[in-house]
Amino acid sequence: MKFSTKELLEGIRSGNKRLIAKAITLVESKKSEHRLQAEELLKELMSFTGNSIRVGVTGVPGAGKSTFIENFGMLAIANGKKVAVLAIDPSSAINKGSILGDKTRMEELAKEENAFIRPSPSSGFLGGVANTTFETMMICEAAGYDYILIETVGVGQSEVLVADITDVFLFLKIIGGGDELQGIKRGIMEMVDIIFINKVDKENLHKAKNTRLELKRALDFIPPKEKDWKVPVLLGSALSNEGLNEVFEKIDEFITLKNKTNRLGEVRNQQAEKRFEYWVQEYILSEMKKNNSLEEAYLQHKKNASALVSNPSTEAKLFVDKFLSKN
Ligand SMILES: Nc1nc2c(ncn2[C@@H]2O[C@H](COP(=O)(O)OP(=O)(O)OP(=O)(O)O)[C@@H](O)[C@H]2O)c(=O)[nH]1
Ligand SMILES: [Mg+2]
Repeated sequence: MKFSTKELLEGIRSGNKRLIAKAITLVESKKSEHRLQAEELLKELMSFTGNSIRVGVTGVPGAGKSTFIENFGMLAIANGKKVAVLAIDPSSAINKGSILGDKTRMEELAKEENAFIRPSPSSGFLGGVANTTFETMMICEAAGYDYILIETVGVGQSEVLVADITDVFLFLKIIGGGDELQGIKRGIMEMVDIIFINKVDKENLHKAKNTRLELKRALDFIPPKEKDWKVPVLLGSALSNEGLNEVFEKIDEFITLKNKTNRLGEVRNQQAEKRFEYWVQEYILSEMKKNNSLEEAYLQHKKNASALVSNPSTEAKLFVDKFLSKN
C-alpha cells in the first residue's frame, strides 16, 4: 500500500473518494502486511464511527433493489444527506460477478458528489476476498456518510450476513413471482423490519393490495423481531419514485424507536461480538496457513473426519492440541 495510515485517515475524514476506495481495498485484503495496516487504520477510525443509519436491502434478483437504492439515495441527498452504497455478494468469489459491477444501473447516483458507490469485491483482489463489508461500512461512516445502503444478492446466506451488520432490514417484494422463492417460507419474514412491494402501478394495484394482505397475515404468525414495531408493508414503485418517501419516514420512525429503547446500541453490541468471532477465526486460520505442517495437519484431520475414521470432535481436538503446541 503506497499510502500511509495517516494519509488514508486524513483522506477518509476529508471525504476524498479515491482514498476512501484505497482504504476499502486495504481492509478487503487478506495479506498479513495489509491486515496490519488495516487494523492500524480501523483503530484510528473507531471514534468517528457509529453515526450512520445502516440499511440492508434484499429481494429476489430483479426485484428492483438497485433501482430502489439509486432513487432512495437521490431522495436522501435531496434531504441534505450523504449516501454510501455497498454490496454483499458472497457468490462473487465463485462466479467473479459483481451485482453492482454494472454501475450503469446507478448512473444518476454515481454522479452525485454526496454519494459513494462501492461494488462488491471481486475475487483475487489483493490476495483474496474476506467478508469485510462491516469494515467497509466503518470507513464510510468515518467519512461522514449518513446512510449506508447495502444490497444483497437475495440468495442464500447473504441476507444473514447483511442482517448481522445493519440497523434496518428492508425486503423488496414483487407481486407474484412465487412466495417460496421470495423468502416467505425461508426465514426472511423473521428478519425483516420494513416490506416494500415494488413495481406497483395502476394495472396491478388490486393485486398488490392482495399481496399486502397476504404478507400481513403471514407476519401475524411470526413473533415480532422488535417489540412495539409492526412491520409495515408499503406499496410503490422504485422506478417512478412512488412510495419512497414513506420508506424514508418509516426508517426514521424505526430508528427513533430503537434509539428510545436502547435497542440500536444493544443490537450493534451483539453485531460487534459476531464480528469479533469472525475475526478470531480469520486470524487463527491465517496463522495456520503460515505454518505448512499445521495446514497439513488441519487437512489431514479434516479428511479423517470426513472419512468417518473417528468423530469430527475427536479430530478437531487433536488438531487444536497440535495448533496450541506450535504457537
Ligand atoms: N415497472 C417497473 N420496473 C422496475 C421498477 N423497479 C425496478 N424496475 C426494473 O426492474 C429491473 C430490475 O431492476 P434492478 O434494480 O436491477 O433489480 P435488482 O433487484 O437490483 O436486481 P439484481 O441486482 O439483479 O438482483 C430493471 O429493468 C428496472 O428498471 C418499478 O418500480 N417498476
Ligand atoms: Mg441489483
